[in-house]
Amino acid sequence: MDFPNFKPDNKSLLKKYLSEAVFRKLINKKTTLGYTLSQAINSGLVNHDSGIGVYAGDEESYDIFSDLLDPIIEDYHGFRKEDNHQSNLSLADLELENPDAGGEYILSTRIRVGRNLKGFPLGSMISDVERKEVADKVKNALSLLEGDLSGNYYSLKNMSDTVKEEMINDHFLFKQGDRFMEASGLNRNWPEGRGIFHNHKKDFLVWVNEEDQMRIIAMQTGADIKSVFQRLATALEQLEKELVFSYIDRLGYISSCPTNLGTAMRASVHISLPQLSNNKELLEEITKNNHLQIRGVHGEHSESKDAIFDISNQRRLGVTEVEAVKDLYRGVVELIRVEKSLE
Ligand code: ADP
Ligand code: CIR
Repeated sequence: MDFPNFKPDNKSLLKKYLSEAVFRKLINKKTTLGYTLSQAINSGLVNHDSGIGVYAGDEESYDIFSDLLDPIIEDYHGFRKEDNHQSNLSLADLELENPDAGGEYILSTRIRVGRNLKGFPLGSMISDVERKEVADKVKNALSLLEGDLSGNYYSLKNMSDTVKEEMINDHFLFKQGDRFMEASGLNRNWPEGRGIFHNHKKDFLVWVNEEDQMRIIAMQTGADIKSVFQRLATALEQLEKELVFSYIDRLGYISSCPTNLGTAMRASVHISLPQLSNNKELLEEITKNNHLQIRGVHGEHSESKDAIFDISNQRRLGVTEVEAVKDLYRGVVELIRVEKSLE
């Protein structure tokens, strides 16, 4: 493979950090399980509009390809090579109020974490047999959840198109055919081994074998961030009794995409900001200063609609879970203050 020719308008972190020297140093390296640089960067080469452009194939990818991945990680999370990750899911440390007690701006709140199982390759390199093994282990652990968290698993293969569409439109289920994941190998043998678990109220959900082996999600209407966080923390405590997650001291929870390392947590609100939607520069300035990311109302790579934005913490590594949620809280309070001042 030759050094890739990136288009001039390519804004990916892959292009930014894949120098010819790094390329030459890494092109013949492989992880013990056999993941190569060309697999790691294929998504970014195929998709010129990638923001990041790389996926890991296993835990060891973050070590073997560190000359490329460490600068990407530092750029995205502000986490340096010498830093160490710390976890804190203690509700007692999350002192915050409802940022929109009057229910004027925030439609819903969602917090998800990504998890992968220790001892298995990540999704871009896992075999069909191993993927099924992961699904079976996860299904078993989910079947043991207690109280309000208990629910059922629905395999994607057995789901009708109508139900699938409804679940996607309602923001519960992952989208189909993501081209970024496709190019990384994450969609191989779709829909085998993929599915969704949810409780009766659909305020606790788990995606199985999408970009990560598990996306564990708590969500509800309104802005009661603490309740959402508490439900997620309780679920994680119960699941950790049954499952061993892939975690390394320096980088925290291991994920397919380097943007999801550490806490692997994305805490988001759907928020209505009609004034700020007419002043995108100010909206972007406030979100940037508060370490927040803006997505569209149907998630990543979607457009916002009717002045409703998906606002979430950008940093997931080098901050604790409590701090990641506080990033969201502080930013949202500021957004609402400014939105009100413009009314
Ligand atoms: P992820 O959250 O796993 O990074 P996406 O950005 O694709 O992935 O979002 C997944 C789904 O979750 C999308 O349908 C998105 O609209 C929905 N979602 C995200 N945040 C919220 C929220 N606060 N309220 C309701 N739905 C949400
Ligand atoms: C990109 O590079 O734009 C895609 N691979 C998505 C990157 C971030 N997505 C994510 O963490 N889910």
